[in-house]
Amino acid sequence: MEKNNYIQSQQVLDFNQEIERFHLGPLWNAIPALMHHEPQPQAVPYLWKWETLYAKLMEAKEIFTPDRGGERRAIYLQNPGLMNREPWGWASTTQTLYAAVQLILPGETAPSHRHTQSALRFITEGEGAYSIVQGERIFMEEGDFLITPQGLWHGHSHTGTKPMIWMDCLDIPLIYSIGGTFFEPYPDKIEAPSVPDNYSARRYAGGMVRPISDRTPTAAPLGSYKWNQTRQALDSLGEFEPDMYDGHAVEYINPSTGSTSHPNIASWIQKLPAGFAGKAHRHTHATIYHVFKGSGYSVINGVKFSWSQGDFFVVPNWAWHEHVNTSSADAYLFSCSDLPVMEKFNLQREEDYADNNGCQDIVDEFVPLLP
Ligand code: 1HN
Repeated sequence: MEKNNYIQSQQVLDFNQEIERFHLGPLWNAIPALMHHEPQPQAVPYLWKWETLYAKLMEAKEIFTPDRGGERRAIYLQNPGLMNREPWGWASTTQTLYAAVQLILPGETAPSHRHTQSALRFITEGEGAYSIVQGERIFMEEGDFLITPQGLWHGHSHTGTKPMIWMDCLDIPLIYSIGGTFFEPYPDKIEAPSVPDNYSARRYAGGMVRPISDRTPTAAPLGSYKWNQTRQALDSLGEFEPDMYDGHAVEYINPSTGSTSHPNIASWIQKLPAGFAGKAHRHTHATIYHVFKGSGYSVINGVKFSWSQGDFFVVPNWAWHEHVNTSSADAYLFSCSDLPVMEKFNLQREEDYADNNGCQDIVDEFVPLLP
């Protein structure tokens, strides 16, 4: 008590203000706000409905083309709790990650470039467009997962007939906050192919066997993870007991190292079998989910977030969460998290929800914004 009174005294308050002009700060003021007992993320749980994203992409189509500068027709998911980051909220969906939906139309080209942020794509709709990554044209189909870890040239072009939409995730806020942003446009509009189409996926068609020339690890030995193969893995895993939190879940890995596909982003896809009701837990990493198929809800810190195909939602760091599949069909959630960052900084922690048979009480329901 006395301590608190002391730091509120006029003498101390005057001093605090006085040193400000020398660009100095009193630790006694900062400590209570900065040193919480446990993580207090500024990012909040949130959900974006597919109807809204789709409607806005359709409007964006009318006002923007990649040819007019600006590189890509992407609309990012700005976490309402991180709006105060200048500029542009640092395009933060979580404290470390950016997620967006991107639309490319037949005949369009999104120019090649490279940057220090790692990028990934999860294909939600359409076919016939390709990403060209380090000279390899990678044609995209629904459910495919594509990677461009930091520093690799990449651009996109659409040679098909129907609009294509995918989810992007990059570690933009993380790299921005540590002052590590480099960005370089390719000298030409788009890179020319230097290897056969779909080269890496064709070289890795066998799954857990690799070409003998690939014994030395590289950043992206496999550029795309085809949905067919991933689905087989999930179905086969589905013959066994599901994980109590995440159902049947797999992680996309770099086949030359066994580590996550990206240095700072872990990507998973999980199948929640029909009727699955997961237990609640929390962990230090924050996660962005995309509902690839199915419908259900997640409870995040006691609030019910109902989701259906195409929606996106955020579980911030250290937030209690559990997933429930309310439908009679399997549900598939694709997700990206900053788990590798937490691991690198020795901050990876996880906790079970002990009360209530491992499930949270629902105290509120989130109302999403519709177009
Ligand atoms: C980028 O390169 C892509 O390649 C998408 O499609 C979003 C956001 C910021 C910086 C680079 C892409 C991006 C990006």
